[in-house]
Amino acid sequence: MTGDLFADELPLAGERMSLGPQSVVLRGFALTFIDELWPRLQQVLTQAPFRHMVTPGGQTMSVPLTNCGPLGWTSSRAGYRYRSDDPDSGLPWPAMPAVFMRLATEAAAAAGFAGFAPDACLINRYRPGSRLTLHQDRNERDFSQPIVSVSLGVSAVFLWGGLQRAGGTQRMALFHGDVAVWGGVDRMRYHGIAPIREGSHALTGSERINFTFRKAG
Ligand code: MD3
Ligand code: FE
Repeated sequence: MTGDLFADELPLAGERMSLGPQSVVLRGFALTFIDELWPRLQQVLTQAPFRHMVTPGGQTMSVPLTNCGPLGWTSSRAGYRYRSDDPDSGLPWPAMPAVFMRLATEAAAAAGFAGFAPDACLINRYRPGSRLTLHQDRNERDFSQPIVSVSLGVSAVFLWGGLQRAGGTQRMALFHGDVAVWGGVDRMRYHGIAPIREGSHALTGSERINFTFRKAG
């Protein structure tokens, strides 16, 4: 049984939901990858566990994160930056598993961004009450590259705004297996995740895991 908030409105795998001129949600695109992806994620987490980082303003982030691939997104009192080593261990971030890379490039191609070659995979873990306030992703070098995001586990309400913080947001539910791709004119849109509701998913329990693939360097 699923206690998932949106269990009564599960979308059809294969549906494409347009968020903007150059952004799309590919419903269920990750589902056929998950049997292979899940054990690879556990290996990544053994080498680089989730940890709560601190914002430049001194707040502890409610969503713990980790990374794999050549570059990892980090936050500290000194600012946000991509780095090649895990600040907790001093070691390079774990390699990006081949199945992660395949999923990201195939989803990008399906959304019209052929040749996407991410060098960073940020992994966020949400538990009930966790949220991500409205922000832009602007720590990457080349904003012409898209961003691919993969949702696993309990569903979330994605908040989707414009190019300025003011001006309101649209809401869209993101479900287990959904993949979203943002690029071009939509790349700098404000976005966030509303507080996660109590729920349960067969694979993740009460958690939502999100992978965000980027070409950072
Ligand atoms: C829209 N993560 O880590 S992914 C983030 O679900 C982040 O964990 C969220 O936003 C999550 O920075 C949302 C969806 C996403 C990612 C990048 C975007 C949406 C985006 C870039 C531009 C516009
Ligand atoms: Fe973001």
